[in-house]
Amino acid sequence: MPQTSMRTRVAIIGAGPAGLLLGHLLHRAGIDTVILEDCSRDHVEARIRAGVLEQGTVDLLDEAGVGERMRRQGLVHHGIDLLFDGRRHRIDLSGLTGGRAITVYGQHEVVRDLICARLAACAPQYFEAGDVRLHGIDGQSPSVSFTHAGQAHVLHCDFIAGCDGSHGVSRHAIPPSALQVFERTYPFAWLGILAKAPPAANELIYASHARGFALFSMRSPEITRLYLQCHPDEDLAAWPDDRVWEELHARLETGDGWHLNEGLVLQKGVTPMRSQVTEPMQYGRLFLAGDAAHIVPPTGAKGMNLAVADVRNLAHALAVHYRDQRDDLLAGYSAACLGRVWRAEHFSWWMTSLLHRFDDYTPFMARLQHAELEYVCSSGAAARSLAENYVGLPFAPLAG
Ligand code: RFL
Ligand code: PHB
Repeated sequence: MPQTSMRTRVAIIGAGPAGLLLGHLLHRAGIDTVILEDCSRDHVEARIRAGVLEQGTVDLLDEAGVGERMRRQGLVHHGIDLLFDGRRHRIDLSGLTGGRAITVYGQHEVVRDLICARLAACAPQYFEAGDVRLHGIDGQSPSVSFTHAGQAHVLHCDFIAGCDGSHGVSRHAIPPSALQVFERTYPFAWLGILAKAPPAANELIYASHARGFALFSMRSPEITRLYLQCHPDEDLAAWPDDRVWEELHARLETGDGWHLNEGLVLQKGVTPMRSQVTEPMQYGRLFLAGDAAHIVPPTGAKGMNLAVADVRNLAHALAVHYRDQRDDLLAGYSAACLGRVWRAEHFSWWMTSLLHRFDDYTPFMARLQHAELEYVCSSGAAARSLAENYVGLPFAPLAG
């Protein structure tokens, strides 16, 4: 097949939050990019994933000029509830963090806003790009080959940003001997539903229950988002809607008169639970960002927020490279990200350990877990630690 050849400064693989935000920040810095995405635009705009934006993420999207709809439609929450022993305990996020808050706004809405901004800027993005391959990442002239609409292309570039998530190709372009991978797989998963039902509470509820963890969340005043701890290899066919609702009622309701609102189930899926970090987040001219470099279990609501934090560092390092011909920030990119990554890894592991049912726990471990829940809900110091991690630690100042 004949190939067309094109050139850009930064080739971005993946149009998730990491890739799209990087493209947007670089566009604002006057640096041209091409985004290659293997799925269709409809698919990435409809993919239901994260829902909780940290204060820093909200501020960054705002400053970057893509926060208008988020400000209008996002739901600002000042607290969350932890539910155990049949009682709800409110963690006053804002009161414990000097007024910081979270915003509930779907990841797919962020993705839509960023795609719109990219279209308005007439910046190139190829959806349904096939057979994406990285070449020459350890030399001075990397490139990416791909197919699109039956045509083969080669994209020459200065740098490649691997923003292609946990199942992407970028990370696998790095020789395994150059990487260290740290990981943990949990013995459970989440069964998530999206329901056309008004949320019955104003804030999220994280429930620790003898039948397993459950989470009450939302997307809008009309849409409720709910999760149940389940087996990692759960067969969705065994979970008709009635069974899902029955289990949600059992785990989330306490007999105090509060009831979940039921509604049409719009979407149902199983999410595995994994922690993983790849170090370093760079090899030659390839830089990894977001889920391509690290995964957290969703209990801490950190995945998308970490992707945003990575991209903030990467966009700045690339801007300094082109503006001042300085490479020290690019060389320090991985180290600049990994401190925050490991903090979020710890918090996500801790929240997961605090709230889930572990079938292999001895009675001793179960008592320890219960003692920790009691502590978080009775000690101001412990609650503050949860709150500052949940709303997100402030970003480190950008160097140079
Ligand atoms: P993404 O979003 O996976 O985007 C990667 C993109 O790359 C594309 N791709 C390729 N493109 C070209 N060539 C290839 N070979 C490619 N291979 C893959 C993919 O199609 C995709 O479009 O990664 P990114 O941008 O790093 O963003 C990370 C977030 O998506 C992820 O961390 C969050 O969704 C995690 N997460 C949560 N994060 C939060 O911050 N707050 C939350 O409340 C939260 N809740 C969640 C979550 C993730 C969940 N699931 C489904 C995993 C709840 C759930 C249930
Ligand atoms: C969500 O609304 O999808 C959500 C909220 C909080 C989490 C994870 C997911 O910890």
